Amino acid sequence: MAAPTSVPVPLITNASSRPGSIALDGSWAHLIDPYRTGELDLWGGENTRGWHRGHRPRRAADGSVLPTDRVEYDFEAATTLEVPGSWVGQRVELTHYEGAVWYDHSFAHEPDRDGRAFLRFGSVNHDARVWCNGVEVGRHVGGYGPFDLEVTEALRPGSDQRVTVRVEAERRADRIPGLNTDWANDGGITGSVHLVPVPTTFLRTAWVQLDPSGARLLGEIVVDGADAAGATVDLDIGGGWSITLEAGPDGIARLDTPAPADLERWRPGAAVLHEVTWRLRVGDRELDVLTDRVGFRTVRTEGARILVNDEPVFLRGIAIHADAPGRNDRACRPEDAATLLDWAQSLGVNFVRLSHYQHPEHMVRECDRRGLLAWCELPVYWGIAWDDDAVLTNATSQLDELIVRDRNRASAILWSVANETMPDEGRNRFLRRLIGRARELDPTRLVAAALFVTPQGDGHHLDDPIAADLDVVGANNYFAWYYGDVETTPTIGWSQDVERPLIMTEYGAGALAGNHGHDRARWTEEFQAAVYTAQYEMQRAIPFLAGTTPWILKDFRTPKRQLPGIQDGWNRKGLFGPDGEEKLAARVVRDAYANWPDP
Ligand code: GCB
Repeated sequence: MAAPTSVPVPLITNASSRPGSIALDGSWAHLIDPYRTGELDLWGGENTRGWHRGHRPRRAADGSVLPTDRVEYDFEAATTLEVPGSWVGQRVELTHYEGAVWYDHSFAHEPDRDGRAFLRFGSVNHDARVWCNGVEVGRHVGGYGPFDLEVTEALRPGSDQRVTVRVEAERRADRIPGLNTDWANDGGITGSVHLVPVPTTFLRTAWVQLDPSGARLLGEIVVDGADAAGATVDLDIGGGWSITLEAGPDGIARLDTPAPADLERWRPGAAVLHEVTWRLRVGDRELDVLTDRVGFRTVRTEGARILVNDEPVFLRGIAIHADAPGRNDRACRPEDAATLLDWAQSLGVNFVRLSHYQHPEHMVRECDRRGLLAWCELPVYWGIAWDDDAVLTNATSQLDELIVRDRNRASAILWSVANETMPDEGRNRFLRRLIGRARELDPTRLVAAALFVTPQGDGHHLDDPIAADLDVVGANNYFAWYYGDVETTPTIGWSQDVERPLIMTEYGAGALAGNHGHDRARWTEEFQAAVYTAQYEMQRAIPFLAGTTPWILKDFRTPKRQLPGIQDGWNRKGLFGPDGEEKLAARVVRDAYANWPDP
């Protein structure tokens, strides 16, 4: 097995739980800026007196603005937006807004002059430029992944600190995702923000996992700072097992050692999380301590089966969008994740497809705690500028962020590099680069993609050439909804060019919760239930089927869907309505899962 590669992504493992880490969530001042006045001068160059300076109009004692004052913005007088949260649901005027918004937040913090500090953003959709006390500290492009920016030099002595972020959420052909998606483009600071103080030399990134055979323990530690080269790291995974590693001249220590024989495994439905500790030492001095709760399990394929801890498992799943239950927002709060997973588990699932992008870190951690297996996905979706190298670079860094953030999660068993992309040379090259990168960063998990199904008469043959590059193939089929009918769906036979485990990653039908009628009337709960019954008859006969995830857990917001009285801006394929109203099809899924034989 190839040794795991070093991680160029400067991502701090378990950032929000580091000792001394401060949540900056709450109310942030905001100003909308559709013309980019805060950033650009009249000719489109950089505005040197931009809004990051945080000026405000100077006033006389009577409150009137002085005649020589020319400032035309004021964060202190501005209204606020909640962080984390998308702006779309917080101000009616911002419902479909995709331009720039400035966020500004002041907080008290006395920096430790002997340490360093970073800002961790859980996610910002889509392009974030960040200043700390008026000093630009970095930029990040990509609406779902986490990023860290160092603010050591920008923090002020004394306790008054200020963070300013220019967020811009344009949909563009040269972004990931591209112009067209079937979900809401939730602009804003959508993930939690933390200030993370760390020692000058610290444990930046660390992971530990079993290799697919279970025989070896693999991992890597990135030490960052002046004392990194040659530093010592004591790794303790609990149960009396520990090892001491030494960082090389690059500050990286690699782990590849026989796994302890009695390591208690994390299993689907029976989560066992170990308290893992990494201690960083230089000589006798302990510089830093990192802890995380980590589960150990193996995952691999054998023919068309998926094996977890060497046992074949059928993935009884459900696809989930990060769409907040009962709120016009992205599901950005821990309680959103808990509600969505409660609904999912009421169906009897052991698996969730976290579509179509990186879900918040707490979602994957919640899967870990509940013993749910997870498919983790990149927003490489529909039309992408396959031949644009800058787009590939961005997709790769989004993949890096996803893998580096979640590599310690036992629940995450599959990295999915794309959803419904059309095979051609450019696309195949692009996806192969991502697939290769995923394998390079993580030799312990499976790589997948959800593929587009074009109807082919009474049989369906999977012939996408990318399948040969994947460990597991996903197929999105809409028999009986976008094509075909309920009567013939059960008779459709499936075949494939190369033997791979297949997960039916999408299927379903739209139904407005509470809309009842006969079972061939579109948009009724009865019709949706009939489509599911027909789908399961078809799916049960596929010999290489290893899992199934209906589309989708709950109705989700999408400006694409505008059938008045039925859709009104919602994709209605949920098994539950926006507030958790259970539809008839949920029962069909529950019954199917209760009786689905294990492979
Ligand atoms: C798909 C897409 C998904 C859509 C779904 C639909 O194939 O992967 O993002 O929301 O179909 O409802 O049409």
